[in-house]
Amino acid sequence: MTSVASQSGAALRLAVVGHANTGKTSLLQTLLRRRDFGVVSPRGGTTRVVDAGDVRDASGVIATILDTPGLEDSLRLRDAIDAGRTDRHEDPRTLLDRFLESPAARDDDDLGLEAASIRAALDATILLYAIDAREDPKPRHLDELAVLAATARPVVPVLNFTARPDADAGRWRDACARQGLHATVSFDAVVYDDAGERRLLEAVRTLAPAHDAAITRWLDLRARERGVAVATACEVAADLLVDAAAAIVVTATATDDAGRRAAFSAASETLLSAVRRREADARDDIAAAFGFSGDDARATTLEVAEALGGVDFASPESLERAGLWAAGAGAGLVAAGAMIDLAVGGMSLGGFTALGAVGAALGAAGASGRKVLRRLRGQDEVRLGDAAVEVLAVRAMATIRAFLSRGHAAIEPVSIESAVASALEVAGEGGRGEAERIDAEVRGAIRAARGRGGWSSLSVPAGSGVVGPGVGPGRAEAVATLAARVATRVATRVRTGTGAGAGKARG
Ligand SMILES: Nc1nc2c(ncn2[C@@H]2O[C@H](COP(=O)(O)OP(=O)(O)O)[C@@H](O)[C@H]2O)c(=O)[nH]1
Ligand SMILES: [Mg+2]
Repeated sequence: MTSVASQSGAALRLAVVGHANTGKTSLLQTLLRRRDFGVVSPRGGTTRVVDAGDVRDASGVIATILDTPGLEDSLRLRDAIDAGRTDRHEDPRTLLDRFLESPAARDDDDLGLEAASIRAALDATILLYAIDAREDPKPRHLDELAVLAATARPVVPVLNFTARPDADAGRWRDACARQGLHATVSFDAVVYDDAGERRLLEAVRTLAPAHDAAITRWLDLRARERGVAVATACEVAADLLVDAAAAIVVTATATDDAGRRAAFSAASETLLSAVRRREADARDDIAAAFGFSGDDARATTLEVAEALGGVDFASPESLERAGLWAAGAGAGLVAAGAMIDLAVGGMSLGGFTALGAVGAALGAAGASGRKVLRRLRGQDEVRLGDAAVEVLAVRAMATIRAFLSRGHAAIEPVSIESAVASALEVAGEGGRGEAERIDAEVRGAIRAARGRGGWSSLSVPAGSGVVGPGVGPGRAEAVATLAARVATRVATRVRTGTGAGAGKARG
């Protein structure tokens, strides 16, 4: 008699099994961090062959995960397996092997897909049994579990869709325990939960102790990747904020008031559209840091933008409506254009005759002298107001949190609803939002970039408003400091569980 246990020493192989449409392929996408794995569809039955993906680190394959078509017709399957019995002492595994040899098991129009799933299960070390936690436990689940038990492989029930309001994890834990399955884990494939994934792998470790080292490697790999992704994303955010805070656009020279106003709005528009483009690029880079791109990145960042009430950093009405900067908003803003600080303004000129000589003197006097010089030339400096920079900061952090809790199987906007909703909740509480979301540390680090036009790729002309070489070690340091503070802020929110993916989306 051949041994039914999987050979020790062989590589760790997980097979994801269960009924169609329970999110098996989605689970693989998220565990593998591969959006391009397999075909996911709400219609079901889209996975027709067994497909496999590897989890690998620098030293090679850690584990292989098998996707299966699903045990569609589990009632008939169980009957077909039982029908092969010739002796009452035959064990379930013997009956299963006999079924796999039968004509029904070789016919895709009959029980061929179910047989393919069973063969994949037999080829695995351990089975992940995917459950749609929104469903009631039904007789067909018992039939599926009976068939799986016959494979003599350890089974970890995985409760999927747990972030949905109608999911009932408790009922399923109970139902699984009644089948002798006690290692049930909740892991929503779409709303990614770092801790949920760790619990899943720890359950595998418990049931497959021979693969202890592989599980440790797997956990280490994901922790490392996550650390790098967060650090990279925070640096991207900090770089954006330094660019935005430091940007100075100098208006064209004007000789009269009408000309000055026109030059001012042209310069404002130049700055605002440059910041918008810059923010969009930063979002793409943050998405890329978490392994998302293209449509996934767009879907998520769109959600962030929309959920933040469509707040436009270029619109004072929008800022006020969001209730973010009601108190003390005036401080950083001027009445006309609200988000634009007019660094130097409102001085009419006697003439330009002496400008050359005066300019030489003032230029040497440093940045403030330079401003006076520009004023004499009929030029203004336009920069972003504090409120606008803080909107950018809020959005950058919300974007990072959104990607932190987005599974690679996510396709629907609903997946990060709770992350953004919780950000908004804080903002909604009578103007306390600003203080809670942009703490003094972050604000201070942003201020350090103020007036340093040379630090910003958005400044026109390049290098405006700063003495000496534009980009130097000072900027790199400022970005690093700000990135560290953003990271602390992001981590705090994730740890307190207010973000999505902490398994709290229910209720
Ligand atoms: N909200 C939510 N949707 C999910 C989850 N897992 C899968 N889905 C969706 O459920 C549908 C079926 O998923 P799929 O992975 O194809 O299931 P399979 O037939 O078992 O492989 C797809 O529309 C998925 O996007 C989940 O954990 N949460
Ligand atoms: Mg599938």
